[in-house]
Amino acid sequence: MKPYIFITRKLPEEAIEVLKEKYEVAMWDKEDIPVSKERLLEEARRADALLTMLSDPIDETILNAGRSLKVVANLAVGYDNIDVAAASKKGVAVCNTPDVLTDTTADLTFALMMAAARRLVEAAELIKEDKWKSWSPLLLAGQDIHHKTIGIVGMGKIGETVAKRATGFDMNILYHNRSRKMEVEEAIGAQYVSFDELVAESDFIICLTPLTNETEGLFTRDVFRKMKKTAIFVNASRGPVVDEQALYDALAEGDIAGAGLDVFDKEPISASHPLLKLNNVTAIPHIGSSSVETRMAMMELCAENIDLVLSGQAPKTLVNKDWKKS
Ligand code: 8YV
Repeated sequence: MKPYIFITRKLPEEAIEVLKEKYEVAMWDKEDIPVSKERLLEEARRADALLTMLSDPIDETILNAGRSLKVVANLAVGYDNIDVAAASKKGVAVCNTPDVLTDTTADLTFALMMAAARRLVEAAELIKEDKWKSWSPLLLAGQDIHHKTIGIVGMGKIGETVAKRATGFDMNILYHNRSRKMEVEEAIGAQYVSFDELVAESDFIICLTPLTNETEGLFTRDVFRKMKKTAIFVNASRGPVVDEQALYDALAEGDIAGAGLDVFDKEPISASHPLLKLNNVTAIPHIGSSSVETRMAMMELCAENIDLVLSGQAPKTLVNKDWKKS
């Protein structure tokens, strides 16, 4: 019997062709509805591998149900949807998709910052709604980006690549990270500062830190109050790193000037979400890595990792470093 792989969201056939040649592959077939927990549990019971993504939590129950489960490949660099400790306990390899999405996610983060600063979404809507009645000197006047200070919270690979983009705009670059990155300081001229200093000094605060127990709720009302009133906050990591109510209050009451948000506390959000009622919010639906080329590369990397583990080899991008091949 061929090993069985279950894919929790609909992917293009060409992305999984290599798996279909060697394995029995089944895929959730609804575009807009995530797989139910019951179905996932049922699939996990017989699967040798799961290819999953952030819409589908792979918790301890799912992992424990997997009697022959060997690998969970996540279509993302972040893996907060997976109980990695439980996977390790069960000897299940957890894989993610770093590197292949770095440039694309940095591009989007930078674009989101620029869109929020120059009010691009508001501007596009104004025309579409037929509200452009005449030229006026301060029509949708935004904020300059060049020569301003960008503060990057979380100097991983994406942070570093955003910082590189910022050099092209002659920005002053501050960063805060668990550890100093001397190579980034030397190569890009980024300056390491404390979290408090970054918050107080930056014109653009860019959140790129992964969601962990330490970073959950990192951006509180108190933190927003310490930012410049002209500051723009950009979140391209995970929603729960921010206290969303605090962000709303900060934006509504003028603690900060605006926000660019690719991620939210509970996704997807609907049009009735309070943040969407604010003109100074530029919101997009978690599309950081969503270019055709990069999403294909992410899918291929997931497929490759699954194939490696099921062939008794180590995957290319392993999350749980304590995993041992059996
Ligand atoms: C993914 C992301 O698009 O990689 C991540 O961690 O947030 C995005 O690149 C998203 O997680 C889809 O699974």
